[in-house]
Amino acid sequence: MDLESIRSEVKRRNQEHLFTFWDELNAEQQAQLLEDIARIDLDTLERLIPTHVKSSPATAVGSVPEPADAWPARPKPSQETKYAEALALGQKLIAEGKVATMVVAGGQGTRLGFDRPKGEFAISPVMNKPLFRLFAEAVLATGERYGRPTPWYVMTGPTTDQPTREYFAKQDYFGLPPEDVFFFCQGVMPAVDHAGRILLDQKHRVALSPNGHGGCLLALSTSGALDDMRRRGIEVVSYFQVDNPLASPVDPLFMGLHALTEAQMSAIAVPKADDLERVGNFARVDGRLCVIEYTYLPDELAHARNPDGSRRFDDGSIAVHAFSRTFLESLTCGEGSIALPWHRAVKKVPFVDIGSARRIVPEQPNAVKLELFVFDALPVADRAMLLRQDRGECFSPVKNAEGVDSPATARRDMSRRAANWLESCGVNVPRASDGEPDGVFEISPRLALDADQLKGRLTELPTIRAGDRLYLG
Ligand code: UD2
Repeated sequence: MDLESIRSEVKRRNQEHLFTFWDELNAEQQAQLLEDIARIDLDTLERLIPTHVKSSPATAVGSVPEPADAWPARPKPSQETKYAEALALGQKLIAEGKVATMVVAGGQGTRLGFDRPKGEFAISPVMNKPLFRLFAEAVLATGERYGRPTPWYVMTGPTTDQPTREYFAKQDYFGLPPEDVFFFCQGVMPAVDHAGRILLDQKHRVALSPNGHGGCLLALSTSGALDDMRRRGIEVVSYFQVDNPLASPVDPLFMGLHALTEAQMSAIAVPKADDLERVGNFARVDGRLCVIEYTYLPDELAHARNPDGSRRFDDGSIAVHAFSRTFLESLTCGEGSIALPWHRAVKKVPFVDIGSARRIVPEQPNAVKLELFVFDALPVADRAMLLRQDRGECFSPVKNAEGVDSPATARRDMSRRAANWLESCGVNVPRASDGEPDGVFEISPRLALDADQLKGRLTELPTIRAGDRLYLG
């Protein structure tokens, strides 16, 4: 589109203030402003302004939610055959190259106070390996274990895209074949004020932010990643988030149960740490599996108890999913739009004040940001599967600089899991009086992806003294 058409399009949407400083900008800045504007889905924004900006969409959970049904972490005797069958099927699908893995790493990591892509954050307890390295080693080890490389789709965001690509290149893709790593960048939405006006971050820059991890569903289609998956014969896509170092990029049992139950989308749940933990809550609403985000779960449901005193809604989401490729295709239908709900968040967003031409860093929330959540695809699926897993095996997110869900708790949990695996192999792990492992332990994904594999790999059992720092790689 030429400049005049863009200007009149923007004017038609009552956003002409974006051009207030046009005449002050140099050619490069003008080009940058036009590029930012071109990235905005003005139709969607215009549709959302009355419902999500000038007012709030209903967040009340429609019908009365019921706790979700789930496959247990450990099969009941009557389920043992089914689990064995699922594991074998998952392994077969991986070995046949029909499984891909995808990580979402487009978020800005603001809470962690780290200004590089979060995947570069050094997290492992002994070797200080960054998150991306840990996952890359797991993907590599999966390929070695099943004799076929698993393609890895890495979703970046506007600020993490370039640095992430450079980082992988600098690290030689951690030993992965570069042609099996596919980067794709998620879309953006502009921050708007309460009147629905798009904010300028600078005179030549729109205040754009990533459109939520649900943006991956759209970006998979627009980037050509879905086409690439089809070409490779991928049938199942394993999804995880970059902020959970215990996440398994490809879990054969999970993949197998997803396929065996003919689910279109699946998820993993763990017991919640407390009633108000900041995780999504699995529930069944109108007969469909869904996630009720912690911010939307009414307090009386968060605190509700079963007759035996256990928590009624105890299935917390660790944001690990499996998708059938055909389901992903049906979600976008290649049309560049997606029928999932948008969520609003009111945030402090620095902006250029149009009247005074000054950049203002607000002290109070002043803007609405709009995001898509990936788990909103669950109730769209006619067949959805939920698997419960042990929390210590698969979930310890790095969200905050300190306290809960911080690097310190993630390192502790990685070390705890390694200690448990070692003990399951017959290694004597010294423990302190509170039961915590006395020492720091790390097992490389290249050595073992789970306790079972470790059993086969430990040719001799290491001797561990209290306080040891042990790395097995
Ligand atoms: C998310 C879930 C929560 C629970 C928890 C598990 C939401 C809204 N809530 O909490 O239900 O499952 O995770 O840890 O999802 N990301 C992108 N692009 C974006 C936004 C996020 O790639 O536009 C990535 C981000 O890099 C990170 C992940 O998504 O890996 C989680 O994002 P978050 O930290 O915003 O989610 P959080 O902590 O609210």
